[in-house]
Amino acid sequence: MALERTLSIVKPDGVQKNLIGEVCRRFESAGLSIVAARMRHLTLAEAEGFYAVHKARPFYNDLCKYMTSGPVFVQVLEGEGAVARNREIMGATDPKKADTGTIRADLAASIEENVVHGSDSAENAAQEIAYFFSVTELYPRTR
Ligand code: IDP
Ligand code: MG
Repeated sequence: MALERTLSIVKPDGVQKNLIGEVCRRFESAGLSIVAARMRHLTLAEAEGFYAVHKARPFYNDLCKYMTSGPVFVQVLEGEGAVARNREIMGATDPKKADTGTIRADLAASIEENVVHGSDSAENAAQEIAYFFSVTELYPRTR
């Protein structure tokens, strides 16, 4: 497995419920390193740009509105197979379908308000990281 980076977001519901620390703890316990992090309150244009790939989906407008409903905690995770590992730790999109022990099964309220975002491929991870961070803001330590 290769050393990878991926983008993670604690969504507005997760921040509101004081879950930033719990989410970060799960990543770090699983061997992923946080190499960049910041809080942001996204504008509607920023949320729409970030989720542009979902533009045609029926939930797009609601999703963008929800993502701007409060601050989010954006971070870059680094580790072996970080993209897939993060998705495993997050669990399925719908918390009702997510495996027990995953963030979404344990902590999420609904398919929309599901606490975390995670990049779904190495290509998208690179794009999503660049959407929020410049290379000089990343502090790798696993090398
Ligand atoms: P993912 O976050 O597990 O990668 P995606 O299919 O990429 O799931 O969807 C992006 C986000 O859009 C989800 O995390 C969730 O917040 C929201 N979403 C996805 N499917 C639905 C739906 O059927 N109804 C409402 N919101 C949805
Ligand atoms: Mg996705």
